[in-house]
Amino acid sequence: MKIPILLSAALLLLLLPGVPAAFSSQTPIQILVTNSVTPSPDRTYSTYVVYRGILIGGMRRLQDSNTYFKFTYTEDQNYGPFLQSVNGLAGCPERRTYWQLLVQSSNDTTIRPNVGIGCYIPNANDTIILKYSTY
Ligand code: B12
Ligand SMILES: *[C@@H]1O[C@H](CO)[C@@H](O)[C@H](O)[C@H]1NC(C)=O
Ligand SMILES: *[C@@H]1O[C@H](CO)[C@@H](O)[C@H](O)[C@H]1NC(C)=O
Repeated sequence: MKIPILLSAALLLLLLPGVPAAFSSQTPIQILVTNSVTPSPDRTYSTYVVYRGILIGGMRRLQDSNTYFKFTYTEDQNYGPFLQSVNGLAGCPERRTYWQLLVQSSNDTTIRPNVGIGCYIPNANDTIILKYSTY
């Protein structure tokens, strides 16, 4: 008795505009690794987060599947994961370098998120820019 009701409810949900996004499990993103301190070639990677998933999840997925992408982070007790190194290059307080997090949306606007990799929730087709920078 209950199964047909559930099935028709699921079908109805699929027909409603906007709702299918909640079922699609992959939000594709690009990750661009760039260096504004020492000239070096940019690298771009593709990965994804799950629906409303956090950036670090997509970064871990990429690290697990691509030997040319590696990152490390430290755990801040207040703000969570702090991105420490990318592809072997680490931020250094003495040299005042760090990995800045920027996000270029598919509409070409670039923002500097006010949260880190453990809190940022990417939008589909975002280019996440990991930019080695000075402060
Ligand atoms: C200085 C500072 C930095 C410096 C820290 C290095 C240094 N030696 O100075 C630098 C420039 C590296 C930095 C970077 C970032 N920061 Co900052 N930073 C600050 C600031 C202005 C002061 C922190 C401080 O010195 N506190 C005093 C000391 C004694 O306390 P502390 O606990 O030891 O401080 C450490 C942590 O704050 C840590 N830290 C600093 N920023 C961040 C961000 C994240 C996500 C994490 C996990 C840790 C962390 O570094 C400090 C020194 O070790 C705060 C704002 C504020 N007024 O508090 C923002 C602040 C902490 N930063 C913030 C953000 C968002 C970032 C970035 C993600 C920005 C970006 N889009 O790139 C990046 C981190 C990227 C990464 N690699 O993961 C947010 C965090 C909010 C949140 N809930 O996540 C804050 C609150 C500012 C804001 N926008 O509201 N930051
Ligand atoms: C671009 O997209 C972002 C995130 O999707 C949005 O916040 C921003 O308002 C958009 N900007 C413009 C100019 O359309
Ligand atoms: C993201 O890009 C894909 C492939 O180009 C496209 O099919 C999809 O509509 C885009 N999604 C958004 C939200 O821009």
